[in-house]
Amino acid sequence: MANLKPSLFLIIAMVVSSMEFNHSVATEHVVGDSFGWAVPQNAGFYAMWSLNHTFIIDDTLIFNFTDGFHNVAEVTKEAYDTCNTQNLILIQTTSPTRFTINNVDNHYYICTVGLHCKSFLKLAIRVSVPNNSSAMLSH
Ligand SMILES: *[C@@H]1O[C@H](CO)[C@@H](O)[C@H](O)[C@H]1NC(C)=O
Ligand SMILES: *[C@@H]1O[C@H](CO)[C@@H](O)[C@H](O)[C@H]1NC(C)=O
Ligand SMILES: *[C@@H]1O[C@H](CO)[C@@H](O)[C@H](O)[C@H]1NC(C)=O
Ligand SMILES: *[C@@H]1O[C@H](CO)[C@@H](O)[C@H](O)[C@H]1NC(C)=O
Ligand SMILES: *[C@@H]1O[C@H](CO)[C@@H](O)[C@H](O)[C@H]1NC(C)=O
Ligand SMILES: [Cu+2]
Repeated sequence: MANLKPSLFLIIAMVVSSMEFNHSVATEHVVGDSFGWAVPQNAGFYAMWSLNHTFIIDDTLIFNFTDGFHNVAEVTKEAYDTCNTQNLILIQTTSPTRFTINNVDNHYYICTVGLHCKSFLKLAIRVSVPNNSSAMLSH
């Protein structure tokens, strides 16, 4: 009996917190949805995809592409804007690859193969910050 109370309290606490803070559960976003990560037909495709989604801290981006044809590099805003492939933060060459959003900064990704970045195989992510302390507590 003595051991029951703390564990019961823990279970209740877990249930309550999962109910109350359910809205902030981390989401996995497949970049480009079923199109995946490839040179898009429309210049605005990845900009539109980004606007169509809400990204919060702890969410994961999944890049799905054909190995050898594309890659994913996280880059600075300047490298994203100019498609500079010389100054990469991190590069992944094997699909599918995952990037977890671990800070509230904007994040920028490009493909460094050929002219793919200049052909709009590039993605900018704006991270949403919860408005109030109730949402903040869940982290
Ligand atoms: C919690 O999130 C899941 C998945 O998004 C959803 O199916 C479920 O209805 C949510 N529960 C509550 C209590 O909001
Ligand atoms: C964005 O959302 C609009 C409206 O739901 C949809 O028509 C469009 O295909 C979406 N585009 C992308 C790139 O996700
Ligand atoms: C990645 O793309 C392949 C081929 O289009 C598809 O079969 C697979 O389901 C995709 N994976 C994800 C996580 O979307
Ligand atoms: C924060 O509040 C504004 C205005 O009420 C709302 O438009 C926005 O979607 C909220 N952001 C989040 C992440 O809930
Ligand atoms: C605080 O965040 C919760 C969950 O996102 C939302 O339901 C509520 O309306 C927000 N309150 C204020 C004052 O923004
Ligand atoms: Cu590419």
